[in-house]
Amino acid sequence: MELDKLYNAILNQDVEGAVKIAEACLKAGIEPLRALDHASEAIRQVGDLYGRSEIFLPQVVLSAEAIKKVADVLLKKVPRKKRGEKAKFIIGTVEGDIHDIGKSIVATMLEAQGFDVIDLGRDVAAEKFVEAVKKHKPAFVGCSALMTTTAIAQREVIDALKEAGVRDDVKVMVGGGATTELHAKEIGADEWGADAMDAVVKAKRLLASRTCLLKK
Ligand code: B12
Repeated sequence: MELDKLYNAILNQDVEGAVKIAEACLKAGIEPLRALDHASEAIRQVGDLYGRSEIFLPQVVLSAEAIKKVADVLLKKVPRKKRGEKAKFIIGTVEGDIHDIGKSIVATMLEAQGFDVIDLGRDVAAEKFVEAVKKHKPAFVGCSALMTTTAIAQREVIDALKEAGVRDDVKVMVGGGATTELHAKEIGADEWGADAMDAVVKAKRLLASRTCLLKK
């Protein structure tokens, strides 16, 4: 019942209501990730309505604000591992793309699992990814893209890493609404993540495969 209310509050751009319902979900003992799944479904539905011109951008903006605040409330309650992977994971949304809700959820989930996450934010140019790799020497680079027009920028990040001679030092993971597993293969990424849990599982698998260079 609370989950339906959460879904509807986000769909109906009720920012304050959504936050209160998220808090009520936690009080009712609902797992934060389960609640976040429903919230994500709601924002996807918002995207579909926008895609069909049934709602307009200002409404999407408000629903996005609602899910961001809901995610803040819920993600704080995701259980954190005390001893984690300790692998560095650089993540960002690619250049030209300001969508960062999913990327931030992935970053928080990785952190909760003990990864040392460096979040470069959104609209991040390929050179910034390269600079960060040289500076932090991570095990992973993660690129998020939500638009068909920006998914191509994930390839640009991989090309820039190659050009800088650091491509083989990292595992590149890509994700975001505009991407697919096939796209990931085509651009030469090491893995694609469907959602935050999938990202964590696949990052751990890559670490375990020992083909991943662990940099401290
Ligand atoms: C919210 C939203 C916005 C918000 C963004 C707020 C913010 N701070 O992020 C606002 C209102 C600002 C916005 C703006 C725009 N938007 Co918009 N937006 C959306 C919407 C509705 C939801 C996106 C979202 O947050 N999803 C929820 C999260 C949880 O899902 P997710 O991002 O996919 O992330 C999950 C997985 O993909 C994965 N993942 C994500 N990143 C990564 C990274 C890695 C490494 C891994 C492993 C996994 C992974 O894990 C995440 C968690 O489970 C989508 C619709 C949709 N279906 O996606 C449209 C959508 C993406 N937007 C769209 C458009 C067109 C725009 C604008 C151009 C509109 C305009 N005319 O100005 C601008 C973009 C400006 C720009 N340069 O970027 C289109 C894109 C069309 C396309 N295919 O190219 C969409 C699809 C809407 C539509 N149906 O037309 N938008």
